[in-house]
Amino acid sequence: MTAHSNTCGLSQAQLDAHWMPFTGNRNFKRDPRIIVSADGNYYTDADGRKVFDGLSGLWTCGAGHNQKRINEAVSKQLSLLDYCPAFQFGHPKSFELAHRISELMPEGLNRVFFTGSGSESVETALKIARAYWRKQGQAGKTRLIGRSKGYHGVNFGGISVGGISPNRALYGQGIDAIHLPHTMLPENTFTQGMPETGAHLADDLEAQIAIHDASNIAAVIVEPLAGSAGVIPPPKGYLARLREICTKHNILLIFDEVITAFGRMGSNTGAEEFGVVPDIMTTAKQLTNGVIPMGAVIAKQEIYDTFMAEGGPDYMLELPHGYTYSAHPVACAAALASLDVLAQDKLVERVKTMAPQFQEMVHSLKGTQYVADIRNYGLAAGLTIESAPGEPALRPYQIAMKCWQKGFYVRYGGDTIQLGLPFTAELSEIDSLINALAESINELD
Ligand code: PXG
Ligand code: PLP
Repeated sequence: MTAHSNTCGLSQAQLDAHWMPFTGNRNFKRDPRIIVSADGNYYTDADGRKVFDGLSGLWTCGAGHNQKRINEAVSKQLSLLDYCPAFQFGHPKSFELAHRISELMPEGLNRVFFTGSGSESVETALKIARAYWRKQGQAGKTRLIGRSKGYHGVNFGGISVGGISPNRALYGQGIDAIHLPHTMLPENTFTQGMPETGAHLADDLEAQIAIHDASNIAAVIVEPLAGSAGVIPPPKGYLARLREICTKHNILLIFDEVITAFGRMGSNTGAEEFGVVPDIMTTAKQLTNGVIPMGAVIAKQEIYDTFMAEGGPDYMLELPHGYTYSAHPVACAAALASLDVLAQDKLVERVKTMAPQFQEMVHSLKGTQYVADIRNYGLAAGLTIESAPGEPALRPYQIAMKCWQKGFYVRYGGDTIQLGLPFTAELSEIDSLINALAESINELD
């Protein structure tokens, strides 16, 4: 059995045994890209090469890798309380963390339900929305509305409201869901930050309500800034219009902030940055700086109060829902330390200060061959790459692999390249990343 030179001596059998997520397994296992360590804004691969982390892990590690304050908190928690039954018992840190999270939320969002990931946060939010209307005596309000190009994780609810077709096509029937149009208008290509036009696209919600009737609709779920589809900032006024229509028709508005919460937009949340408050918010990723899996769903107090008021005798469950790993003590310790690091190092403010410079640098790629659009907000950016004949996903893959060879990790998906810089990135590092990206694109046939 031959081992690849750069795989730490892993055998083909070992490589084959792991069915990797969202990965071209055959391609990867022919020429593996194995990462062995990370520190600050850099990975080290199995060949000992340093690679700049241009997506902060998977939008997770904004505070950089190997953060001592987080490591120490995790280590301390492991020897104090490694696990605590999540159902009917509690440990101090989950309450501390819930309160801490609520302080970072817009006014009114202050009841926190813990999960193990973004996908679990989404399922939780959708279930809370349906159950809320049932508790309100409006059992007909079950229909869910998502948006084209939306990404809401990979579980059945999430792929049903999601709008990325390859993520659904293989899996048959999902949950009944309607989709609003996405907001990527041709006239908005190469817009820096939020596009001026597109708020009118929210009016499609009125059209859907006219067809289905608000008495059948539980919730609308959108990412305030669509991440996975290639970083699509909301058009000015769009989210406010969605909020207005939801309020008018008594429909819950859910913001999926798995990527946008805890700093990426230059504010604590996308809701704060874009000035629109949802009824429920889903989060994960940056909550623990990616160190331990964890998600959180934050609901308006009125929603929580409805469950309490309609909960029956108080030894009964108000919400029959939860995960073995909900509020895991080690995850809570990681999250508390991670939120401390964001605050102590003023990293959210840093994102806000760096964003205009990053915007200028990333838009300097306009005019490079095949670059059909560039979008950005905070420390996130997406490039649309003109399709190779019949192969829309080929060039982004080729670009990302060339970047990896040059020592830069960027994300590719569909016809896009995505950048999600560490909040700790230096201007010189961003400059090198943009240069490597330009070179990689120029090297394409
Ligand atoms: N909602 C949103 C808005 C997300 O971005 C999820 C839910 C699901 O989270 P989990 O933790 O179950 O993966 C996500 C995750 C990318 C990329 O490259 C994005 C995600 C995950 C992996 C890669 O854009 N988003
Ligand atoms: N499947 C089985 C057989 C289980 O016993 C459980 C949890 O007890 C689950 C799935 C759900 O696992 P989790 O709570 O980690 O989501």
